Amino acid sequence: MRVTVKDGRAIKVSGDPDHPPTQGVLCTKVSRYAERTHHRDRLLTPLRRIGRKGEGRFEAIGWDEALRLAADRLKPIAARAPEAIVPYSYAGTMGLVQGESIAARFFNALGASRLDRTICAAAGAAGLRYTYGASLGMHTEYYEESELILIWGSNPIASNLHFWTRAQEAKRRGAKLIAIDPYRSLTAEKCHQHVALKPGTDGALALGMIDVLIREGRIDREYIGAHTLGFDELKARAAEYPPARVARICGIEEQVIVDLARAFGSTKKASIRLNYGMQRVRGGGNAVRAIACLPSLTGAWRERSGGLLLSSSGWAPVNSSALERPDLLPGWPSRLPRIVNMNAIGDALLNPGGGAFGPKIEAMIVYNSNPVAVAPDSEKVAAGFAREDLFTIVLEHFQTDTADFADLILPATTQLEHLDVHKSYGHTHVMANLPAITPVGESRPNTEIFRGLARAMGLSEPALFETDEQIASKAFRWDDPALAGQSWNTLKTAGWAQLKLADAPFASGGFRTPSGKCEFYSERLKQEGLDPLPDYLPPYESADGAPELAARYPLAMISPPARNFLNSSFVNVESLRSTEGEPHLDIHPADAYARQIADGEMVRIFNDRGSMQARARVTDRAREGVVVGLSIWWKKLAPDGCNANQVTSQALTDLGGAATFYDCLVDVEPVH
Ligand SMILES: Nc1nc2c(c(=O)[nH]1)N[C@H]1C(S)=C(S)[C@@H](COP(=O)(O)OP(=O)(O)OC[C@H]3O[C@@H](n4cnc5c(=O)[nH]c(N)nc54)[C@H](O)[C@@H]3O)O[C@H]1N2
Ligand SMILES: Nc1nc2c(c(=O)[nH]1)N[C@H]1C(S)=C(S)[C@@H](COP(=O)(O)OP(=O)(O)OC[C@H]3O[C@@H](n4cnc5c(=O)[nH]c(N)nc54)[C@H](O)[C@@H]3O)O[C@H]1N2
Ligand SMILES: [Mo]
Repeated sequence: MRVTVKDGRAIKVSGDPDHPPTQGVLCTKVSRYAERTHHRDRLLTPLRRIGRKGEGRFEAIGWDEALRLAADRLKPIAARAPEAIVPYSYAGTMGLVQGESIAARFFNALGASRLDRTICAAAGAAGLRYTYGASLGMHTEYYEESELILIWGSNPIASNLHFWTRAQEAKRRGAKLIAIDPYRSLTAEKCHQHVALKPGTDGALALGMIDVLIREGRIDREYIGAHTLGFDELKARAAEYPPARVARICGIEEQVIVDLARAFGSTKKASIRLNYGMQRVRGGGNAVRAIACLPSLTGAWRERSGGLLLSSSGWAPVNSSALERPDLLPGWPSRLPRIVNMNAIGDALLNPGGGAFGPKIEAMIVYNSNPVAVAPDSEKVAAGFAREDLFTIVLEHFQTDTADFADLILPATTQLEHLDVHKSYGHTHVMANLPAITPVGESRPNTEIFRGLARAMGLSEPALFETDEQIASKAFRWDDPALAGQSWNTLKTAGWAQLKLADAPFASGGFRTPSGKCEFYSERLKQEGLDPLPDYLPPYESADGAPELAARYPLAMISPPARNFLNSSFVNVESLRSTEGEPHLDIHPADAYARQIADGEMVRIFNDRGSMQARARVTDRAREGVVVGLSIWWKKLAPDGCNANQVTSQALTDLGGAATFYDCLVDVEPVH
């Protein structure tokens, strides 16, 4: 990203035309980053709560007082029951320095609870880990040479523009694009074909395709023999999913499954852009495993334009132990503090403590995240943060829904103001992020805030006081072959570096599993007492998974990203929010008719967990039985102070303990 600065202010951000994966283009929301940075609502000083929790009334205080206040509250807890202190962070910035470096070291040194950071990608990451050995996949650039692209559980026009550019190029060169998505997204409508399956049934679809591919012999026996493990077992499992059965499960035509398999088996230049949309359901991990088997069965990996990409983050040799210093944990490595799953933060905050849970949570330190808006089962999350006996610190740019519940808000810098280092999960470059302007107001980088907290608490471990430059210089294992010839200094000068990787990563095997093969059958899963083969698990909340619930709440709700927001970031940027308009619910005409809902009418979406309002758009973009509420709104900027997470559940996925945002039954009624 290039930043134009005038009189100390960022006036424009633009893409770097020399950067191969992005080619000078920024996505809709990030192109507004200057507007966001200098927004009139930026937090400029530390703030202390003077109102009730959640009310949002604060007064400005100085940094010294803020840090002293924090230390006074945290020190006795740290001395008595350090696990009662819980960090909460995720994707605000995904930088390695302003993410888990000093912050992680601070919590490790205290012996605070650890956080299982599972809100986004954990099911898919586990699926890939058991199958390929890590989050590895194709280079995004080579999709443009593919002859067939399955865009599976992904809406790249909104969420992955740089891939979409390549897919468009492939289309111009004659490739066929097929979207697999319950919703006719902006992307699905621009593909040659759209397979609108029921949410959470992707595992069945993949097993059905595997069954057809094997029965019709459209597989690469040589590749399978040399580079995969467990073919016979997979064949037997897939035989349980003949197209007729899969058609019933997925709610699609039998012939569609057969044709999809035939198309995928007809060329080695067949690729899959899988994304996280399809793994936010009970069986998400298994579904990723089943889909990940496809290119290994057909030998598509032999071509650089064949294979699959869900995440490329595993290619970057991040030195996480140097960044996070787990060795600072008291009891390392044998006795570690408890780990709290971030998706169940509502229940955790309301837990009275004791038993297997351990100590009651007494302090939360939130940075890079807005849990009151983004975490599932939001009424419980808000009720937890509203506890008068909870001490909450929020490091933020803005007074978000979560910051409203803070005792202390600490103003943080944005990416234009601080130093950082990034890897990517959508391409195979690493990047340096240099400050373009000085911090706005009295804001400080996360690292500087945690250094200050450590000092105020009287901690003396030197690792807590390293500078951002020192941290950046150890963010990667520079001796890894992928970074040959690179150092922090070369990265800083050039801005970015391409990882040195093979063009076709698994053309001759080389998976990072224990066997070195693509593991259709996983011995590790078996040892963990889990199914060693991929299978289809019906969503928790579906007619198959919970018939009684489905009778009461017959509509499946999904809440994927809106184009103009980044999770809950940018929702307060007027130019972007006004483009989104207001919270909408897309509902199929048949479902709307049955409920006497007219297009443009306000509706209430509800289940046993809560309810929210949105304006109905009666449209066949949503398949029958599915309602779609593009997300994630700030609650306080929505008409009724609620967003989609009012109805989502804290249940976890089959693998990885991830969130099940799209495994969610509701009903809808007009608001009169
Ligand atoms: N504009 C924008 N870009 C973003 C984000 C954002 O919030 N806004 N978020 C970023 C982040 S953190 C992430 S993790 C990624 C998110 O990336 P994804 O989670 O992949 O989100 P989308 O690209 O919207 O794709 C999700 C698609 O999956 C569909 N879907 C929902 N359920 C199912 C299902 O059961 N099966 C199938 N096959 N499809 C399903 C949805 O209808 C939607 O069209 O995007 C990143 N990019
Ligand atoms: N219903 C529903 N819920 C979802 C999803 C969905 O599709 N549907 N998607 C899920 C996914 S994929 C994800 S990744 C999560 C994301 O959830 P979060 O990780 O909470 O992401 P954001 O909502 O963008 O909130 C990040 C906050 O960090 C702040 N921030 C940004 N940079 C910095 C910084 O440098 N320092 C500090 N201190 N703060 C900073 C921003 O101002 C913002 O308020 O949401 C999940 N929630
Ligand atoms: Mo995410």
